[in-house]
Amino acid sequence: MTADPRYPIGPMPTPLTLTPTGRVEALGQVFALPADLFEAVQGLSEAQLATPYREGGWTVRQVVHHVAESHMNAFIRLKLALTEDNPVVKPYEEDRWATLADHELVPEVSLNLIDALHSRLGMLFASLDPQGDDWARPWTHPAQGRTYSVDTLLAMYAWHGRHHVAQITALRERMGWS
Ligand code: NI
Repeated sequence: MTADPRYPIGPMPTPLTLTPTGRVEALGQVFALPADLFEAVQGLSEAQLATPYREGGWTVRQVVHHVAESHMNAFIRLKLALTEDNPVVKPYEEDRWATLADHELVPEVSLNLIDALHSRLGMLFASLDPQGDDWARPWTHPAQGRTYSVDTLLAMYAWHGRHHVAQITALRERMGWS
């Protein structure tokens, strides 16, 4: 745990490789995210949804829409990694994405999207042979100049979902909204 409100569950862990047990745990987190995120925002008012989760940070609503966008990219990256030889994925400007008009939509739109998306994302990960080579399939992030594996992709996004849920639940606690 850390006092930095940006990282309520701590920074993304390194190295991002999973043991077989860790993989099962991460997969469970992928399947749990839609319900966890729904619960994190449940009952919040318009004003509460428009509150930044930290000073100068995204609003609760933007955090929810960001998770949908980030995990749509994760889904595409996974499909690319499973079907191409070390594909170079497309980075995107997440802070600019968060300023576009669709971030004003009610969070339910993205909660539903994430629910459907994680059914597919989780099913795809779950379909991979635990002892198979697919977990080592590489993909490259050009902005970071690094090559990762499918295993790392699961670790990254299992963490990423929990990271943003915790930003919202930590805000609720600080504000006494629960
Ligand atoms: Ni994020």
